[in-house]
Amino acid sequence: MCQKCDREKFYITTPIYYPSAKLHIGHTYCTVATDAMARYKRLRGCDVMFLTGTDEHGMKIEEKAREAGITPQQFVDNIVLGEGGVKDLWKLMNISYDRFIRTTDDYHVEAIQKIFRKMYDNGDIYKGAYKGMYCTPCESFWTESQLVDGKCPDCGREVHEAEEEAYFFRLSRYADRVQDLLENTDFLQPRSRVNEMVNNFIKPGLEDLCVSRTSFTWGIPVDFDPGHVVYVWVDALSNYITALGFCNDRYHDYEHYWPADYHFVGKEIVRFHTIIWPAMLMSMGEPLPKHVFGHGWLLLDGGKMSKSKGNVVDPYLLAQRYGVDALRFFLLRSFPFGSDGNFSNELLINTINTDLANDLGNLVSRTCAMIAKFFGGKLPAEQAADPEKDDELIAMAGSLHERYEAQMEQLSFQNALAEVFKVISRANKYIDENEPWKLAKDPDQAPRLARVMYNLLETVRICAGLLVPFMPDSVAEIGRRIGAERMDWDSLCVYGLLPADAAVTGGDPLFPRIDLAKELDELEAIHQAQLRAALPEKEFEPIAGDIPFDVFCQSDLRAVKVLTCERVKKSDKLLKFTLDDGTGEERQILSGIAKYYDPEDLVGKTLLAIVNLPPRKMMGRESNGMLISSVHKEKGEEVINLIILDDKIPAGAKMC
Ligand code: ME8
Repeated sequence: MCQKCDREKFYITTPIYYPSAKLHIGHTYCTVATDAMARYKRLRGCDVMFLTGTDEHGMKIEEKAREAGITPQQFVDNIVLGEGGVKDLWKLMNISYDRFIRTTDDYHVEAIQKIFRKMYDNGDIYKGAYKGMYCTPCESFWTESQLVDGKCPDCGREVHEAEEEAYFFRLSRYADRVQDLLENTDFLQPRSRVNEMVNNFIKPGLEDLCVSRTSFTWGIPVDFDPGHVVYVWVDALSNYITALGFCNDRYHDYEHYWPADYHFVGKEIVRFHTIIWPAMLMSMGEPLPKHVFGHGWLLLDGGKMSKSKGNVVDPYLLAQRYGVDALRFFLLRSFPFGSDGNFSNELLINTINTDLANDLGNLVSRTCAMIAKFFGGKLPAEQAADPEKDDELIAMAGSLHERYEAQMEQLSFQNALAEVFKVISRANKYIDENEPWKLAKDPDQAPRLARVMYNLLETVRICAGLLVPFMPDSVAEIGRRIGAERMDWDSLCVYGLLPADAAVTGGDPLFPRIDLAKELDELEAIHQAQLRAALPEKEFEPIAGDIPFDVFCQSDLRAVKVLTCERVKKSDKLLKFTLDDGTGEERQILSGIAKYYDPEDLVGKTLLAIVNLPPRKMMGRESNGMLISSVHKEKGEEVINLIILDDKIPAGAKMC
């Protein structure tokens, strides 16, 4: 609780992202969840600090910049600040972060040097030599026992033996305290992740952690030992406190917001956040974050999305086609936050159609359209309740905030949304039960009709208000259409705050229905086009190994003139040629190039053929030889060109 303003404080963070490539929908998942939580806490009146940012140092970035022929700083600037970069993506996704940290920011660099020295002065950092199995992409050393099938346990890639002079952090010293923290508090959530940490990492013996590198330079130098740069995880994890002003003067709210209420992180980096990070804080004598939540992955075809595997989904494309709110909603509605979820276009479209177009969108548009039609857009104040018909809906909508809150406080976004949609479905059923179109036919029923409409509007107000953390823009639009002046938390806990004579305005469908089959085809076509675009412009077969000269000389290559050329019936591939080969007898050759040429264009041309091959049957016709063509690939497609000779070369001339 803040002493000054009496508001509860809430500090929440996302991981800071590696700007080594453009982000994909999997990265978006955690940030959208964090945003939903931050917005929910703001709705509850809390003093929220929502931090995100980018983790910009390390060997991987140094290598990528080298490949691109630019400096590492230019490289990260492009991905963080450039068009379609990290900041752009968060703007697109309507991410309401309060602060954005870049680990290349001066104040962070200065703070990391102080943090490193602090732990050194406390006797927790010492110099040694590190020998171990190193995974370059993950920038992690592993012990033999941690490897899985000899490969990196995080990413499954090759590791290699490496040794370098390095500083070490006495992680081993904190093993018992960290184990106690994991086992006996609710620090790590979901609880199911505790065993993995304790059994796989702590019980086998927590080894001291190598916290400096000399093998690359793109990092924060250890100020008292130049040549060493600080290991990226020490640099990265500390962002959560340097961004508040710890060990620097850029910000001044460390005392105010720390410890964090939640670090949201993907499951593969739970280890760093629940073992290394608390141990670092213990070493510095600083308070520990209250909770770390390890969420699951969005999977595509059963595997984690990743740029290196090429199976990523582009959030720009999806947001542009379906709207940002629909995409945000889908991510949190479809998968339990703690578990992995299988992403598919079909699931995305079905979720939009079912929940947003059919249930929510339909409820809002039907209600507004009926009020426009029956009452010219404004409800009469004279209304007649019918408790038997109304009470169930009113009770459900009036108490929704309790069930929703219980789920949100447990970070069960999916269940919180399910609660809201139960009420939305109930409201749609209420329309069918009350048959407003029948009431409208009897002028004596106008007060009853008005009350039915009011109940619908009020239910929409409450449901939409609770959806604000998930779909902020759509909710603002719904509020405007139903004339809701209040959608703050207190107002959402009370049924009946909308004035009786509420007025509505119409509008286009909030969530247009999507034709599933057509849309899937279009997405597939876009996907294929993207795959093609990613292919090299032109590809040529590698040059084959040597053959004896006399073997080559055995091929009889002759100039031939095309007398006739026609397509072979029932074949899309074959053209049938009659050729003058200089012998005075016509030669027939079949060639699989129908896709590339119109037969009439070839008549009269001088081509090149091997004429001493044994006859071959193709589609029941005999082919005596082979026309020579070139072959290469363009954007992955095979391209064939016949070798067309100069017309002055006579038919029958031998090539040598
Ligand atoms: O790990 N589904 O950065 P990062 C769900 N810099 N989450 C996914 C995902 C997917 N398919 N793919 C990635 C780092 N993520 C470090 C963090 S924090 C001090 C340093 C999540 O860009 C991943 O689990 O590789 C992680 O939480 C986040 O994206 C950033 O990943």
